Amino acid sequence: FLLNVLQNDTFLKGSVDTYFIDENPGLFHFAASQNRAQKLLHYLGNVMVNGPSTPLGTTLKPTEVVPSLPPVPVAIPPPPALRDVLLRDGPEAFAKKVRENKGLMLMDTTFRDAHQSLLATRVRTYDLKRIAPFCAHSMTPLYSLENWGGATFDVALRFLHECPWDRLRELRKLIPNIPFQMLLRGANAVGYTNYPDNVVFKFCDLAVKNGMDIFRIFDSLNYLPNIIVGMEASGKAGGVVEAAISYTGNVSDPEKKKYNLEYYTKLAGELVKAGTHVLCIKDMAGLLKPQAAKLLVSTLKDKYPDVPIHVHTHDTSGAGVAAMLAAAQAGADVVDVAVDSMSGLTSQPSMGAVVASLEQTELDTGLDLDNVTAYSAYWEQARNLYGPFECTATMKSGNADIYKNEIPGGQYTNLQFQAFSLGLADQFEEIKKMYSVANILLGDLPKVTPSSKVVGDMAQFMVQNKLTAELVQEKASELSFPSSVVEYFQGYLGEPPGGYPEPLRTKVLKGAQKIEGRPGASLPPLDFEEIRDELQDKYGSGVTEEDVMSAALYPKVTDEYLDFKGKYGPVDKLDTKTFLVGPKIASETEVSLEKGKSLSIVTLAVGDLSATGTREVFFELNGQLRSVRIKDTE
Ligand code: 3PY
Ligand code: ZN
Repeated sequence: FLLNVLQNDTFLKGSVDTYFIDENPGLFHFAASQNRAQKLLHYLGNVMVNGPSTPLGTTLKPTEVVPSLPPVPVAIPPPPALRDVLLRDGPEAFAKKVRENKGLMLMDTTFRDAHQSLLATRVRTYDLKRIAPFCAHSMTPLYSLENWGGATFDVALRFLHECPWDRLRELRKLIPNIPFQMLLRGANAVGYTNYPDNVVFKFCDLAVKNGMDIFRIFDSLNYLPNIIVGMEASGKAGGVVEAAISYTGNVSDPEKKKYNLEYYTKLAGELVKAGTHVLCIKDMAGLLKPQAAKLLVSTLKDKYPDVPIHVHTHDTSGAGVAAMLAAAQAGADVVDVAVDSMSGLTSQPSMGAVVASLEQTELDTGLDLDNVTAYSAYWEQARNLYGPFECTATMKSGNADIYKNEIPGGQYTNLQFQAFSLGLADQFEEIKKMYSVANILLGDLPKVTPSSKVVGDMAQFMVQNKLTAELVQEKASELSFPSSVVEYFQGYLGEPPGGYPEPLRTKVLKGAQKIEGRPGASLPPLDFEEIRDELQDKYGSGVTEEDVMSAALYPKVTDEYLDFKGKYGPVDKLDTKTFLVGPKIASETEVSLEKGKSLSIVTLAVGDLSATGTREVFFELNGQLRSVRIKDTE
């Protein structure tokens, strides 16, 4: 404590009053916390007395099973894989190697987009780490494993109370050989709004330092200046730059004029000119029909024969496997799949289906179907731990209506879930229809985070207020639109393809300020030193550069995470069922804190409510009786 005081800037600068200690709780965050176990007991006690610390989406419970692991030859190091080429020869040579590869390569999305789409992004580091050694040994032909970015950053801190940077570093240790891939929302990094450029650059730099390899970079309006910021930032950091075209519409429909082959070819040309190592077609809503995949991939391949093409889709309609096979046959170098038990619906198409379809053909993926099956069996069980977040609570099948409404995978699940939990299942049908009306009103946009939110908010607003497109046009100057819609029209996302619809924009803005050009260009650089000092004042000298970056992106969420960690300790080390719903009376929970240090916690009893509104919860910790007193807030 004294040491902390003596290192505190404010204290050293001189005048401190009697509130000094109250205002500097960080003094009490000791660097080497001796009481991690006691904090975990507090966490468990709190869940037992007051219920889950992370809101559960449905009434489904996590199952009791401990997912069984396929065998791994732990005594030998994992075999070499594509990351070795990247580390040895750099991103250009890596891209060349991918381009020269004869078969089809796969990216596995199980660790990111699959659970973002099916399980509200709730899969924890704990379950990823358990299967990671198997991936390192048995999934080596993969182009990459997508395990970071998109919504995972925010959700890890906000709902899982774990550090996304730790996840990246720990997985890197376990999987040194397969390239890791992340989704970077261009100038929005892993957030929902444009950040100052120095944040995006520093974020990418830290991502590479913590183990990231490949950056898929998109902008929700396909706004080139925003994509370029992400490309420059990830390139400078030493990453593989995989710039993405966000796909919407239907290139195989001659009636659809706005997002046609010419539009995509031109955009791809700009990305190639800007130096992308790999070109991605990002079909976030699963609109790329097999015929369109063939047309688009072969056209881009003809134009840019040296650049590897990587195709991403969602299986919302059920046509995902067919589309990926068509893309592969047309010359795509890499396509995205999720392991069978985490595939389908709004997730990616099935890995096993693609692997089996291409076995013994020229496009063989090199993956062994038996390994895919073993991997899938793990996830089949692990998925059941996340029952409370299952999209299948409401979603029973694929749905080809996405070709009409163009709702991206993750958002489709969210909107359905929201409507069903409000008991408004019929309203979901209405919102889906209104989504396409709202899209046209707003100017016919690519729809992906965050432009998809603008369209979704507008659709909900119209349904709630019983507005038609005509009524919106007519009454826009009197209506009070959702803030995301106003900000879009102000220019906070960047510029939409083909410009803003007028006179709607002017009517919605009602004189509000407009931003011209790239929003990040007018944002002052963020002062990282200042953030670090503030965090250190609150949380002590253990604050890392990564914590500072988390706070730069998500200030409030990061504060809450650090407070939570200070109070409840390393909850990421608890198994998922215990983390979500707490232990059962008389059960034993094993917690491995680090190599050689583990805890055995037997939960004994929850006491009666005291006169002061608390309950005592009794445990046996490594054989010794312990108790914690918890305020009953229920
Ligand atoms: C994200 O931005 O998180 C996405 O998955 C977009 O498709
Ligand atoms: Zn996706």
